[in-house]
Amino acid sequence: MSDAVTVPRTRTKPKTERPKLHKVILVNDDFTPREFVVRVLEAEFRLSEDQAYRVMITAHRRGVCVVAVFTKDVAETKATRATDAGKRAGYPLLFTTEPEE
Ligand code: TYC
Repeated sequence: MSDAVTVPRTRTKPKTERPKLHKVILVNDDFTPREFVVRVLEAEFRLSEDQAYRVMITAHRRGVCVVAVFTKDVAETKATRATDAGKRAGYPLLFTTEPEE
């Protein structure tokens, strides 16, 4: 009997799929004050005042703006917290999420 050891000639590398990232989207409305939107973006998404202003003004002009991308859980939690901050102040401010392609 042969002592030959069979060495596999191809390696099967276990593939770990990266979790799909989800966008948090700021939606424009006619009632929430610009300054309030900027403050929420700074507080919840850690944007600088400059970044927050740009995101706010883009949503104001175009209707929506992507704030940032996160894993699904983090995106949903942040969108909910930011929307709730508006609600508590009596504004219809809305953040939604959607998966990245
Ligand atoms: N459009 C609002 C205003 O003129 C400001 C605003 C900007 C509100 C972006 C929501 O996502 C928003 N006061």
